[in-house]
Amino acid sequence: MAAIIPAHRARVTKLVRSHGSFVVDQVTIDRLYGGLRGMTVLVSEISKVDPQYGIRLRGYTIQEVLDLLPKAPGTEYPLAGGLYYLLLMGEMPTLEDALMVENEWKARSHVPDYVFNVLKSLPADTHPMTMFSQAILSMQHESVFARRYNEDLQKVDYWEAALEDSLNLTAKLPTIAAFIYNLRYRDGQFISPDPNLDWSANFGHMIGKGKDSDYLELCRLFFVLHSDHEGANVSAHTAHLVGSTLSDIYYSCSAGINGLAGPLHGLANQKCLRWLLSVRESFESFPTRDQLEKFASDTLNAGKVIPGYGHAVLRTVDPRFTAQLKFADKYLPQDELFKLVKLVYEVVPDVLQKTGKVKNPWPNVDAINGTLQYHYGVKEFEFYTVLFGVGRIMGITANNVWARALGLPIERPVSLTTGNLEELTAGI
Ligand code: FAM
Repeated sequence: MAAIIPAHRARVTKLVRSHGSFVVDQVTIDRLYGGLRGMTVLVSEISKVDPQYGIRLRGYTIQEVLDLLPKAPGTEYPLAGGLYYLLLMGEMPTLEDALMVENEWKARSHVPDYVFNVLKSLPADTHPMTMFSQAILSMQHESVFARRYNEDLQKVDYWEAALEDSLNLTAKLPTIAAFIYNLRYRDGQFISPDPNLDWSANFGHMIGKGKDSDYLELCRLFFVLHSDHEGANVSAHTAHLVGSTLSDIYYSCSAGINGLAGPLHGLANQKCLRWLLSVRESFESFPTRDQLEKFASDTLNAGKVIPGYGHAVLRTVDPRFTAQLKFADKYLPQDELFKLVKLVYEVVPDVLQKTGKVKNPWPNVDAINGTLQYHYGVKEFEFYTVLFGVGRIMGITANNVWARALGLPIERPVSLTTGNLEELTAGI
């Protein structure tokens, strides 16, 4: 990174000097009241959601990422270490590059005991996302950035300390997530990481699924798919905003995870599985298309959304949904719930289109996430968003390192009152 950052800084400086006043987007009143929906307000070096093609990570589509990233011998899905290299460096890694990151993670994977003690001291029925956020926040104590900032850290070197923190935090995520799962759902059984397994697969191993190689493959797929979805979604933007104050990675990621915990964002995958199960329970046998159509319409008429469908930016089937659909077609084609996912995919877009207001009637990643976990016996819905978060922190931290490398300032837009806007528009 030290070799590529100076050239990138020069590119940004030149762009701002030459075209600093170029108008990228417009702020209108409907957008101010509409959650800034679709407005371009941030720069991310890492990824971009194309409304028609879905997320591109460093320019690569999801299918390209899955095809081109290096895999461990004898496995089908990529090493997360390779993905992290791609996010940080912007170029497709070799197997050696991917293993370099995996080995860095192994060397940094030890989780301090006090983190486990914090988790154990929480009420037993604490939401796993609260636990995840608390575990990350408790490790702020370890921040290299915070310590060096209080010593003599120069602005030009911020990124290096941020990278140290990022590697240290990401290295520990599978162990922390597995500890939360085991504490909540497996009587606190603890399984140490297997040094022969990669980062993603180790999560599966530590929750007792080490012998199920298909689940380990799902872990490899899942964490890669959830890593980043450009910089302005709630979890990424929250983390970016907090990081812009020079709060360190731990503060930023804990904040981002709190945003991910909302039902319109990361929590949607648990809502989606609940909805699918309620469909299954409502019929004595597998529903027909007509029955499902009526069920979906009833959901809308009750004033509820159909979880797993729609997106603020995407205007097509989420390629992360398609990638998991392919996985399920190969590994669990006979699973009843998966068959229901496919029927919903055939029926629901038409139902949503008929409302005339849903801008994207197609499935997003959450329409299938939970079904795959459920198949492999990870049936605790509340936990699914933690898995999402483990992947997402790869993107959040990569963005943070680059934000510090480019010396981005504190984010501070301004707000207006309705009265101010009425004054601005009076007489028009
Ligand atoms: N079911 C029913 N109504 C829906 C809908 C759905 N799946 N998706 C959108 N709409 C409605 C939406 O509520 C809004 O209605 P009102 O005007 O009455 O408020 C209208 O259609 C226009 O909304 P939009 O512009 O198409 O979507 P938004 O950008 O406002 O919202 C989502 C995007 C994702 C919040 C929305 O599609 C939704 O609530 N989907 C279901 C929940 C879900 O799957 N969330 C997961 C998001 C995922 F990407 C993630 O972060 N993990």
